[in-house]
Amino acid sequence: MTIFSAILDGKIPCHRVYEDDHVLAFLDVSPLSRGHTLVIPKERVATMGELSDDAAAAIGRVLPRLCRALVRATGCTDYNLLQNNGEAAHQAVMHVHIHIIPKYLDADGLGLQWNVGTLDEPEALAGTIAKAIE
Ligand code: DGP
Repeated sequence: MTIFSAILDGKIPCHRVYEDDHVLAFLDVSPLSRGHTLVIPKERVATMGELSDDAAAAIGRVLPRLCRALVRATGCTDYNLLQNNGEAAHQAVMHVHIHIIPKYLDADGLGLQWNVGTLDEPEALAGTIAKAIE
């Protein structure tokens, strides 16, 4: 049971911006910038890898529309999509969710530290990952 299950069950309120049979989107209670929105599947799983194809498709279908709406509604031109999986990856609520975070010119929004490395044996790695796809 997560706080997002409680929201889905109507036990705690949210500021809803979109809902259909499979998806709910609402304002993040601790926004990184104005308009910071969370998009969640109604399917109750913790991480992206656990999500069914149907639930994933429902999210994918609506995401571009939500992004366009946020741009139109907030006047931001840029935005980040962020999706954390697991505690080490900064996931706090164990119900899969996608953040849409408007980025404004005054720099409100997601801050990133992007520590780039170099590709190590990329052919073997790509092959191993490709073989692991179900
Ligand atoms: P993450 O670290 O990716 O698991 O982000 C969880 C987000 O959920 C965080 O930005 C704050 C937001 N959040 C947590 N509890 C609530 C809540 O009760 N209502 C709303 N609207 N957002 C919440």
